[in-house]
Amino acid sequence: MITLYTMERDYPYGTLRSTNGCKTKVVLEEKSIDYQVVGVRPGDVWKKVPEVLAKHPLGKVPWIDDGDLTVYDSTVINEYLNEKSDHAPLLPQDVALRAKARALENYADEGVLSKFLPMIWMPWWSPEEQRDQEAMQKGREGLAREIFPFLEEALNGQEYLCGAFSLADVPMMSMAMVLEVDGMDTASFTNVHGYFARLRSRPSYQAISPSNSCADTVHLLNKR
Ligand SMILES: N[C@@H](CCC(=O)N[C@@H](CS)C(=O)NCC(=O)O)C(=O)O
Repeated sequence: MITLYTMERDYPYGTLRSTNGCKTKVVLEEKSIDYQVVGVRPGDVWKKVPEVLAKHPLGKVPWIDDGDLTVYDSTVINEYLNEKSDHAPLLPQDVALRAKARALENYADEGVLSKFLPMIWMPWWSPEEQRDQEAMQKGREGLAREIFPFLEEALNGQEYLCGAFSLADVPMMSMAMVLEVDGMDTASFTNVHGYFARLRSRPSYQAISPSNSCADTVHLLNKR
């Protein structure tokens, strides 16, 4: 069985999860691959404890163990999982469309998950009085200014970014999850708004939904 190492923690207002870890969880679910989750404490990731560095040389999550093999980086893991199982392929057959899916996945990683989303998401892991509201607002403004207009056009009548649900849509599931907790109003971006609703209605979203606790997650180093 595959073991996914990621960060997830229950809060009174919902369960918060690593956005990159969610990418991998979604793919495991979409492809119906058997897996278990091991939670890595945020403090152990930030401090780069040896147990984390031994598995991920940059001291980040997620990584997976598949028998003796360890794979890190959500994009690399997801390509690996997609190739490992033929069930529910997540890349288009056509070579040009496949390149487009990978490019959009990279756009989401660099433009959303590494740029605007952490400005909104990281404060949610701290008590309300410690949150940098200004940074959170800047994150929301960045999404509205740069990301949503791009996605409005990229979607243009399609249900998903490359026709059928693909790896390109996977990081957008993480954005849908963050914005469900944050409550940012996206209604003025019609395509994006409908797209988020579609992403949240996929069965795989249940594994990352803030409404579902991390009850079954065991913990690295056996402490929370
Ligand atoms: N490119 C990596 C990024 C991983 C990443 O930044 N993970 C975050 C959590 S969502 C993390 O571990 N941050 C800790 C750090 O950067 O030190 C991936 O896709 O897996």
